[in-house]
Amino acid sequence: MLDVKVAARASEAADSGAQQVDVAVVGAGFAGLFLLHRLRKAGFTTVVLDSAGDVGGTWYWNRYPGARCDIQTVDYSYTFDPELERAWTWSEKYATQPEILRYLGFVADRYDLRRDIRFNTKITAATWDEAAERWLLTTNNGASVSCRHYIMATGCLSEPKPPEIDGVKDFKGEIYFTGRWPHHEVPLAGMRVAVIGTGSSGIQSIPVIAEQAAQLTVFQRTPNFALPAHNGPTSADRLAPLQQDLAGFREQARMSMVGVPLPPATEVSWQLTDAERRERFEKGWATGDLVVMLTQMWADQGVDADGNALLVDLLREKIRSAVKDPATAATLSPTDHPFGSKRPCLDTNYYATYNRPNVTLVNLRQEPIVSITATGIKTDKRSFDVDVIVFATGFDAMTGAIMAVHPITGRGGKSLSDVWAHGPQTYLGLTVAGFPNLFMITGPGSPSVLSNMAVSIEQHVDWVVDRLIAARDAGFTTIEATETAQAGWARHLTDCSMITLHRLANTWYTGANVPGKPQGVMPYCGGVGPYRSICNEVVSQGMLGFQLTGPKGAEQCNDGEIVRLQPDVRLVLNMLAGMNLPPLESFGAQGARDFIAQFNATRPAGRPVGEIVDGTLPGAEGPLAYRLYRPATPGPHPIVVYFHGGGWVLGDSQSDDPFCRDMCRRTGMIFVSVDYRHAPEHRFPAAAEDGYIAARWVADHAAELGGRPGPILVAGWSAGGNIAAVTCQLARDRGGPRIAGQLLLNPVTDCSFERPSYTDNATGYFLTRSLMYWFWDIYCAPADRTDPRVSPLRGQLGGLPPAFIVTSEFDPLRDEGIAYAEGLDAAGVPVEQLQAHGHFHSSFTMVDVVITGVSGRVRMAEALRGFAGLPKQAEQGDQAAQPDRNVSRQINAAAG
Ligand code: NA7
Repeated sequence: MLDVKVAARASEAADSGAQQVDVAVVGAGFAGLFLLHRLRKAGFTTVVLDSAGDVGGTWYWNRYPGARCDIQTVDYSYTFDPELERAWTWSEKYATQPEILRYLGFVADRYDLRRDIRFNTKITAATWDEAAERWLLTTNNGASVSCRHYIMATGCLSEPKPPEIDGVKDFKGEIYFTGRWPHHEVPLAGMRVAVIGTGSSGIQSIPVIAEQAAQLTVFQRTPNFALPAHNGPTSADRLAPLQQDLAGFREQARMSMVGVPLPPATEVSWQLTDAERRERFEKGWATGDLVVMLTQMWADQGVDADGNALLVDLLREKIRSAVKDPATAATLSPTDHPFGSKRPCLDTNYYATYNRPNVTLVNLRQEPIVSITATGIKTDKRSFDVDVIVFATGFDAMTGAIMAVHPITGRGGKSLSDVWAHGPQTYLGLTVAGFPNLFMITGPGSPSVLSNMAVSIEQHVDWVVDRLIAARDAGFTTIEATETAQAGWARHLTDCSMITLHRLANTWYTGANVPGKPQGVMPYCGGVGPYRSICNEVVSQGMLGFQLTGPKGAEQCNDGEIVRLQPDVRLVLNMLAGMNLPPLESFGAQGARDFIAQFNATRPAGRPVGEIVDGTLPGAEGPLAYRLYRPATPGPHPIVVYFHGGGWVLGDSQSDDPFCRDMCRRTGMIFVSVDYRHAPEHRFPAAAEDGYIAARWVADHAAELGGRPGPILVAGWSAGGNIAAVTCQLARDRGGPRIAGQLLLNPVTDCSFERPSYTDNATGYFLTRSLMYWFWDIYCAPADRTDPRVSPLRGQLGGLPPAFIVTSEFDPLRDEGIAYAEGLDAAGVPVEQLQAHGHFHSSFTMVDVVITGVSGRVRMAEALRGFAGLPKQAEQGDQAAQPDRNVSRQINAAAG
C-alpha cells in the first residue's frame, strides 16, 4: 500500500506472439470507453488495456469517502448518443463515485465494450518499429500488442504523487491514499485519523471522516477555496434547457469556454457597485456551482488580479462566517493565490467541520511536518499520535500518467521522457513530433483539466478517430506532428497562459506540486470552443502541421503554425470577420466616424482614475477640446500630452479613453488627450501643427493643470503616434517645449507603402492597406507626403527625446515603426523597442478586451516613468489605501 507506484504488481509477460490490432488504447475510463466504441464502429480492430480490475479510470481508483463529481453530472456525461442520454438519469446534481462508476459500467455493458478490454494489464514498454510502422507494446500480463496506432487515454490525474515525507515506512498504523482507496470498507469509527492535504480529495473526504473518526487532525499546507455544493436533485432551471433542446444545449457546451453552457459575465467589476457585486456573489454562492462562481461574477475576475481580489474578499468573508474560531478561519483562508488560479473545490460542510470538537487543523506553513513516526506525525513543534494516515496529497498531474507508466520510445530511439525533460512538448495536446501514430486524449497543451472533461474527451476522441478514418481512406499509414507546428503550439500556449491568472499560483496545473518537475502552465488556457475551432481549422487547412506518409512513398506535409495571433486578438478578429462589415473607407469620413463612435460605445468602460476634466486649449487656428486624466495619487504629476489614433480623419479627445485611463493609472501621470483637427475638413499640416501647439500650451500651463513643472512627455497611437513624433521634431527645431520622452504606439512614420508589412498584413487585421491609402489620400496631397511633418522618418533624427516605440507583428505600419526606431538609434537617440508578437494594430488600445496587451502597457508605463525620472512602479492611489489589495498588487507586479 505504501508505494502506490507499484500497486499493480509485475508479473512475467507471457509473450506467445503479439496481439495484432489496428489500434491499442491505454485506459478504460471515460476516454478509453468512448474510443473503443468509436473505433469499433469505424472498423478498426482495437484493444484497450488497463491496470485496473474493471472499467472506470479515475472513478475506479478514487473511492475515498465523500468522493463526488464537482461539475454538475448532467454536464459530466457522454453526449454522443441521445439514446444513451435518455436511458440514464442521474439521481443527484453531483453524483457520488459509486454512481458514476455504475454509469460507466452501464455504458460498457450497453455497447458490449468489456470483451475488448484487457484488465489488470499494465504496459511495460512502448516502442515504435520504424520499418513496420507499428507500435510494439509489452505488458506485464499476457501477450504483447502490435498496433498501427497507439492512444493514451490515461487521464490527467491518475498517477498519485509519492508522499515526499520521511518515515512513512515506519508508521505502524494504517495508511491510505485517496487516489488508491481500498475496495473494501475502511473502518475509521473510533480511530484517531490524520488527513494530509486539502485539495478536492481532502476537502470532500474530511467532513465524512470527521463524522466517523474519534479524532481527526487535518494537516494543511495551502488553504484552498471551497464552495458549498448544495447537493440534491438537479435544479429545474438547469434541466429545462436540456429537456427543451438537448442537441442545442450540448452544442452550446462544446463551443463554450469551459465546456458548460453558461454565458460568461460581460460587466467588469468596476462597472458594478459594491452592492451589485455582493448580490451577484450571493446568488452565485446559492447555486452551488463552481462554473458559476468561476465565470459568472464579473468579466475581469479570471483575468485581472484586482477584479479577482474583489471576489476573494467575499469568499474570505464566507469562511469567517462559517468557522467559529477566528484563528482557524484565518488559517483556512487562502492568501497566496487568486481565486480560480488553483483548482477550487466544491464541498459539503467543509468549513463547518472545523467547528466540531473532534477536529483539529494544523497549519504546516507554521509547523512543517518533520517526519512520520511509528505512532504518528511529528511537526517541528508537536507530535500527533494517530491510528490512520490518509494521504490526500494529489497527483503528478497531466504528464505523470503518460511518463511514469512505461518508457515510450519513438522515431530514432528517442524517449518521450527525454523529449519532455524540460516540460511537455505537444502539438494541440494531442500528438508529439517524433512519435508517429501516438495520440493523447486530453494531453498537456489541451483544455483538459480547465474544462468539463466529458466535453473535452469527446472532442479529442472524435477528432482522433476521424483523422484515423481519413488517413486510412487516403492510404496513409503514419501521422506525425512537425517540429514547426509543435514549436508554434508551445508559443501559443504561453500566449494563452498570459490571459488567465493560473501562472500566478503554485499548483498542479503548473507542475509546482511535484518537487523537481519542470514548471509551466500545462493545460490550454484559451477555452474549449476556441480550441475546438483550432482543431477543426488544422483539418480544413489540409492537416496543417502534420506529416502523413503511406506505402510507395505517398506523402503529404502542409507544414506551418496553426495560430500565430495572440489568442484574444484571434477572437476579436474572428468576431469582426463574423460581422461581415463593409470596408471602413466605404462609409465616407462622417460615416466612418459614426461607425467608430458606435463601436466604441460597446467596449468595456475604462477604469476609474482620480479625476477627469474636459477643457479647451488654443490650437493653431482655433480652440481645441482636450480631456485630462488625473491619477488618484497626490500631485503634482508629470504630464503626458496624448494624441489619439484614427488616420488623421477619425476620433476625438475621448476616442482612446480606456487607454488613457489605463496609462494614467499605470504611470501615475496626467494624460491630456487632445482633439486635434481632422481631415478632410482640415488637411495637412493641420493635425501636425495642432499637436505641436497643444504640447507647447500644456507645457506652459503645467502648473495650472496640476502638473509637475519642467519637461512634458508626448505619446500617441497610430496617426497620433505620427503627431507625437512630429511634435518632438518641431519642439527641437522651434525652441521648445522641452520634451523628456516620447511613446510612439504603432506610429505612422513614413509615406512609403513598399515595406513588407504593408504586403504581409494588407488585409485581415482590421487596419488594412486600402484603409491606410484612404487615410493618406484624405489627409495629405501626394506632393506633401515627404514633408517630415507627416513623414518624420524623413526628418532629422538627431537630438530628439528618448523614445519607446511599439510595433505589432500583424500591422501594415510595423516596418515603418521599426525603421523609425532604427533611425533614432542610428542618430544617437536612446530608444527602446517593443516588437509585439501576435498582435495587431489595435491590440494595446483595446484595453480589457485584448488582455494579452497588458504586459505591453506595463512596459510602456515603465518607459514613460523612466523618461520622467520616476521609479518603474507607480503607486496607485485609489488602491494604496486598501491593505487587502496588497496581495493583488504583488500578483499584478509579478504578472507584469
Ligand atoms: P490536489 O488538489 O493536488 O491536493 C493535494 C493536497 O495535498 C494539497 O492541499 C497539497 O498542498 C497537499 N500536499 C501535497 N503534498 C504534500 C506534502 N508533501 N505535505 C503536505 N501537504 C501536501 O489533489 P486532490 O487529489 O485533492 O485533487 C486533485 C483533483 O482531482 C482536483 O483538483 C479535482 O480536479 C479532482 P499544496 O496545495 O500543494 O501546498
